Amino acid sequence: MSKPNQDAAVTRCGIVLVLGAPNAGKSTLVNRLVGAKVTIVSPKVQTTRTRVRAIAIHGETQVIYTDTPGIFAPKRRLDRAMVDAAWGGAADADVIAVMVDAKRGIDRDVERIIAGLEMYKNPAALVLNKVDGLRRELLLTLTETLNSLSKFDATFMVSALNGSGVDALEAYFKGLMPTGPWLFPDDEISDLPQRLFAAEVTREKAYTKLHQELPYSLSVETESWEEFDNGGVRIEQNLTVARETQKGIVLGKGGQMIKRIRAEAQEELAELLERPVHLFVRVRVREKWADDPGHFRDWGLRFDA
Ligand SMILES: Nc1nc2c(ncn2[C@@H]2O[C@H](COP(=O)(O)OP(=O)(O)OP(=O)(O)O)[C@@H](O)[C@H]2O)c(=O)[nH]1
Ligand SMILES: [Mg+2]
Repeated sequence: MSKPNQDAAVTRCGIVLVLGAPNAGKSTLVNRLVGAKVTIVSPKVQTTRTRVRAIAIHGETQVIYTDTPGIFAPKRRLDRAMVDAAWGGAADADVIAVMVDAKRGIDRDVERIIAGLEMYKNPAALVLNKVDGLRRELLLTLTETLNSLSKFDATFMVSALNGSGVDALEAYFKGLMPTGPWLFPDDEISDLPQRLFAAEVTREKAYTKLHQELPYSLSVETESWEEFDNGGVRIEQNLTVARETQKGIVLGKGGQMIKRIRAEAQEELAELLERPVHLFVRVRVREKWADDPGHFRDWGLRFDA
């Protein structure tokens, strides 16, 4: 591993905190900005459960993008911890990027974020996402309304999905990074431990395949990680749900559903880790998993948020 560039006279480094309502496209944007898959994405809301730092390097500048869980009105303990984690990064950020799904427009979640932003003095940029396929007049009206609700330092219109507008956004972030030493080694792209990332990939596949509320009732943990001389890795995971009925849905008829989830996760992990992967996923029921302090600790979340 190469050492971080410590020549603080020439290097720059800073933090971009990406905030937004659930499903705004934050993780899609962060993956695009670092040019790799570091954080999971799904069509469902509340996919990201903890802060994930993703690292990009442009010349002498290291930009740390912090992906966060969507901000919404929390009901359960896990919801509260997720929203707490999102705002928790705000004080240290060199710039806060507020992402708004332009297709969805302004709703209670967006209003809540704008109200929360009042507490911080950091520069803030408005990032209107999902502008693909939207009429320009509509975008201009939305920009005007949002800028009347909060004082943004800049506004960008992007499609995190197809990349349009992302270069300008990247240049803007880069320009705001203060001089100073890099915080991460130059070959690191994320602060998420591999075991946790591997569990996240399985959770993403489950989220994408399962319908309705079920995704919010499940969690995935990597139980063991065994590396072999030939470069392969054997990964054992637990997929935990809260009820027997949910277990039935995750297993599917004749075990078909969990088979597909496992196969997709294994294939993607092999590709991302660039090595043969043997993945084993056991489905189990733990009624109170969402009240287990151990889970929160593993994810870097506060239990009593
Ligand atoms: N059409 C369109 N869809 C997008 C765009 N960006 C993201 N999406 C889709 O929006 C959905 C949510 O994307 P995510 O990146 O998971 O959103 P998120 O803000 O991280 O969501 P949470 O983690 O749940 O808060 C996915 O289905 C993405 O493919 C975009 O620019 N255009
Ligand atoms: Mg996300």
